[in-house]
Amino acid sequence: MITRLAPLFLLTASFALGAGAAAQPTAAAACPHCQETTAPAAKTGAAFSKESIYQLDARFTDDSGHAFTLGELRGRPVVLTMFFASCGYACPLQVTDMQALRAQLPAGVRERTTFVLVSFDVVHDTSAVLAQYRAQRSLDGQWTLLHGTDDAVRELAALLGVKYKQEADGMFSHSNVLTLLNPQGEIVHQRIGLKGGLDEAAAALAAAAR
Ligand SMILES: [Cu+2]
Repeated sequence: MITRLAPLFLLTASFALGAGAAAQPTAAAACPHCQETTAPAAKTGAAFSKESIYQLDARFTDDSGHAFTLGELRGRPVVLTMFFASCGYACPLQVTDMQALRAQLPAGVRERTTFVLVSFDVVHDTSAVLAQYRAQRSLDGQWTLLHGTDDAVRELAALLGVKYKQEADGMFSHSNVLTLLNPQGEIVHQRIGLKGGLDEAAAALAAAAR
């Protein structure tokens, strides 16, 4: 998938070079939603590395209805999982573990880290449903909840090595992968499965945040 995205990366890189001083990463960080009408390179600053999942230029939508590209997460450590709001078992446990991981982080890392949930359920998990989920789980402003098009979700899942499938009853069977990204959007650690591994994840995130 990274290979397939390479031409896009090159395009962004050449645009960024041409844009010169106008393409400052700090401008996007100040107010990501105020930048929607600017060109992609101006919004995200310099090009992402070949290993960065932020090369994925697909547009998601957050739970307040704003368009969101993953590159907006740049500059902060990220803990990300894919989920769906009506999941009765695995996803709630993942969110609980993300909260536990957050509590385990050194204060300086915890304050900078963004926690991201991206839904598999492109039909039911609208911004309103995600906003409701945020309220139910008491997820504060350090959490970003996203839904997207079928293509965007599939491409992200492929980049993360996450498998999922919708069953006849509308529920999803899915792998449980907690992914940690460094501030450049490169995968530094993944916890596979639902048990343990939080100490390792906290250490990996602290190391990546330096
Ligand atoms: Cu689930």
